[in-house]
Amino acid sequence: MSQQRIERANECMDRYLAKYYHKGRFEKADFWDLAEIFEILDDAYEATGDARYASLIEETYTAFLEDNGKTWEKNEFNDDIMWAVIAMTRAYRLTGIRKYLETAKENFALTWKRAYSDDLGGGLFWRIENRSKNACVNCPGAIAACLLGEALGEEDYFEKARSLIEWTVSTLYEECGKIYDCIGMDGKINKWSSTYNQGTFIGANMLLYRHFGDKRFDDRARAAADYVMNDMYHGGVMNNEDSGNDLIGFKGILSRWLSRYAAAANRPDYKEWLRKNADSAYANRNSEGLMQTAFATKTEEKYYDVFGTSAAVAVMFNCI
Ligand code: 7K2
Repeated sequence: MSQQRIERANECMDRYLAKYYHKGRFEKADFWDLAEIFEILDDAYEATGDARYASLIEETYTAFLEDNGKTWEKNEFNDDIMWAVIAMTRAYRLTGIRKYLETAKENFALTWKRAYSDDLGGGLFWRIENRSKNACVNCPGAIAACLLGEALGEEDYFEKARSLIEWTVSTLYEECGKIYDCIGMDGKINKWSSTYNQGTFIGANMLLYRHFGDKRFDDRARAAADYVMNDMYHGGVMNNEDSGNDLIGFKGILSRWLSRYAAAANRPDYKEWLRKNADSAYANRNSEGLMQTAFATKTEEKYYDVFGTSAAVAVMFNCI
């Protein structure tokens, strides 16, 4: 069964690459799309160990630096940089190639320096104007810090990660496991919850639990996982987040952290739910083998954005 899932995931990746990939670059992908597509290459390499994915990671890394430079301070979105830091730290951990880690470390440091403040009790600002603090930078920032902490063996990263998550819990979290989107400098909270924030909150708490062994982290990861599976989707197929340029890629991020948490916490039901989603997306693929982001809806014969069709590919690899 799992061999069959690997084959199917590889097939979906092949079709995806055939459509969008040209020598290290993905058609029309901007910085954060690319960071997340990079993570899907990490997912694929992690799940299969196939050396082909290590080559794709290397090519994509090289093109990414050619296009964006070695340091990314020109990007005004602090979250974007954290996503790319995660992608490259993971690539280092999978391949042992040191330059990925050096790049991640340097960009984490410059982002932390410009984004962290005590305003609103702590946490990272979303963008350089310092107007709001969002889950989408604080949870990925915590994941980036934990992964760097593990890779470098430096405790300070874990302290940073813990402070981001404690701040997130006191500001953007409901006991039931719901993560809010953001808080403005005026104190107004946007209570919308989305799969990517649920996912990175799960991932960050899982990694903090692994390091500190404090059960509260595990309890929160579980609450957030239960909330997204049971309250947001009632155990059914995720068939939304299909508008705009950002939401369309969110479910891939959820699948990554939920699947890892399913393994860490011995909760096969989370993985079963991801499989149900993967199977529905696959059944709805179009003649090019592409799967759009609303997994219970037929994929049409038309041009889809590179980020929108990435989410299902991620789910394929993250449910093996
Ligand atoms: O408002 C933030 C966030 O709180 C919210 O969840 C999402 C919803 O939108 C932005 S984050 C998305 C940005 C990520 N960096 C690249 C930008 O182009 C993108 O808008 O969509």
